[in-house]
Amino acid sequence: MSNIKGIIFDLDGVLLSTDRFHFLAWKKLADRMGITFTEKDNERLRGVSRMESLEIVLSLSEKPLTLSEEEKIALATEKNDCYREYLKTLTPADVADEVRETLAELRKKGYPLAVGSSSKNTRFILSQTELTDAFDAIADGNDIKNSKPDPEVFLKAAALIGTAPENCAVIEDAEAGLEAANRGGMLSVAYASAVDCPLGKVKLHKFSDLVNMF
Ligand code: B16
Ligand code: MG
Repeated sequence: MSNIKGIIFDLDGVLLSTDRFHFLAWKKLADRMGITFTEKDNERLRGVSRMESLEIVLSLSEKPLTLSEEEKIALATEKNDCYREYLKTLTPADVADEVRETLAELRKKGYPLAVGSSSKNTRFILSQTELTDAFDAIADGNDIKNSKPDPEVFLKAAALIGTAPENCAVIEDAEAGLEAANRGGMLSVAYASAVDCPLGKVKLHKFSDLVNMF
């Protein structure tokens, strides 16, 4: 793995987790619409874009729903407004010391580091947790047309750190993200909830193991 020269990190579920906030915000919307939405259902939304997540939530409705594009955008905005209220409660303490120390070590070793996330709230989350300066580049949901499993966000991140895709490793906690990394020609590293996903080329059991992995 000595060909790895740059490292791209997924945000949610890798650098920190806002799963609970996503769940509470989607559940509030689902409750209002009479849709049953469980934590198990929430797991299907991991790494999936906001509008695709909305489609999954709506598909759980027992009564048929016919919604216009405008109505769907309004529902996604309602969920996001609620989610952002939760995000405002994030502080630097929501990022594990192990994560901060590992990022600093990797930088010291000379690896350019990037974030590659589907979330349009990436910059807000990084700012709330004072993690922005740990990275050389950020590519997120605002910068792309196609969400994971399309490799666009990772290709953008690789370009921003000036590293060829085949020389990049991608650390991911979602199947869609691992597929995106593979399709982009990068080394997919499966972590946390995706650690046993067969799409991962390498498993990462402990975040700090990254220091000696490449
Ligand atoms: P937003 P990641 C993803 O972040 C989350 O895993 C996923 O649950 C969420 O729907 C998606 O971001 C979009 O987020 O609504 O904030 O734009 O894992 O790619 O960092
Ligand atoms: Mg993720």
